[in-house]
Amino acid sequence: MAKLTLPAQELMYSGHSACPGCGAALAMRLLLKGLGPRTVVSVPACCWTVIATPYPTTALGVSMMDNPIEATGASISGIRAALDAMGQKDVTVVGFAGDGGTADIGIQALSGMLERRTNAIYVMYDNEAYMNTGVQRSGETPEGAWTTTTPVEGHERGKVEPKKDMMAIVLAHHPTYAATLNPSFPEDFERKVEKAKGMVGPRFFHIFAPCSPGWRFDSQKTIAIGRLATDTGVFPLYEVEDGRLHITRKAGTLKPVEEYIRAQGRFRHLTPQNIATAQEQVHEHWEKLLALERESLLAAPPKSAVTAPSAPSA
Ligand SMILES: Cc1ncc(C[n+]2csc(CCOP(=O)(O)OP(=O)(O)O)c2C)c(N)n1
Ligand code: SF4
Ligand SMILES: [Mg+2]
Repeated sequence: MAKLTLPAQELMYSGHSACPGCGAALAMRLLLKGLGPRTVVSVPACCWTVIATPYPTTALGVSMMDNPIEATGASISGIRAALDAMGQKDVTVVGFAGDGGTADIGIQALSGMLERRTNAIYVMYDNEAYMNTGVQRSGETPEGAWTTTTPVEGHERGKVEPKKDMMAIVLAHHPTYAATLNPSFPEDFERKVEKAKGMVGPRFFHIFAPCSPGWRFDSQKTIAIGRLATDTGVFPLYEVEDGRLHITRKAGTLKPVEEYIRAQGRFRHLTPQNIATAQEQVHEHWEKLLALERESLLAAPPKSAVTAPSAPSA
């Protein structure tokens, strides 16, 4: 078994108020290990504002700004501009937002930040629902999942719409770097963080963040659920740079999606037919990623017309 080689420094401390086994807490811990103390984190309303700052304490060893749920993209653009004006270009600026605050309520500010090419890292930690307010469905909740607003009673069978493809939306903005990360694979996670830290421009992380109370599994199983998500193909690990996609974990044959589904109470009501459909969808997405990787099908960032040699002079 390979030896773990994670940075020893800890910038997230004990005494925080996350639930036991919180995938989002682990995501922040691993992220800050890789980014180091010269980091500023901007967090909107979400579980993480509660995890980090039970007044009057803080669980973070870096500066943190608390911003409105819709504003993370704008917030990190402003922090970046202020730090640059003060000559502090070596500070890494991070937006750390939930799936609701990213894919739904904050998507306009995220798009603006990517389009302005803000030199910062935007993280969407994805626990697939609005957890802090009581497990309401978000655009990132997967099809079929129980939430308090997609109940399973009478003729209602959980969420009927598919999960929003945030990586595709982000990639349409041609970021400097975009990657999917999973705390259950800490070395792959850390390699991507360290790689992104050394880059300039807009960078995006989609981090898988299992949530024991919201997904209804035993809190000791967080790492196992995360491993199943990637090894079944439900949450593939990949990165995109200069329009080139690279899958960073290919562990032979994918496991059956049923193993991932049956491990969580939020999918308890799904029928064998529902599971067969989910398997087909996962297979289709995996094949698409393989084709994107093999044939370099993603568009490279467009060349600037303004700086092109053929541009007419004014
Ligand atoms: C404009 C606005 N609408 C609603 C809320 C209430 N609110 C606070 S936290 C939260 C949940 C956010 O969900 P997500 O971004 O997925 O983060 P999680 O709680 O799952 O960590 C909501 C809806 C708010 N603070 N501001
Ligand atoms: S509700 Fe879920 S995401 Fe929020 S602190 Fe608890 S485990 Fe973490
Ligand atoms: Mg959420």
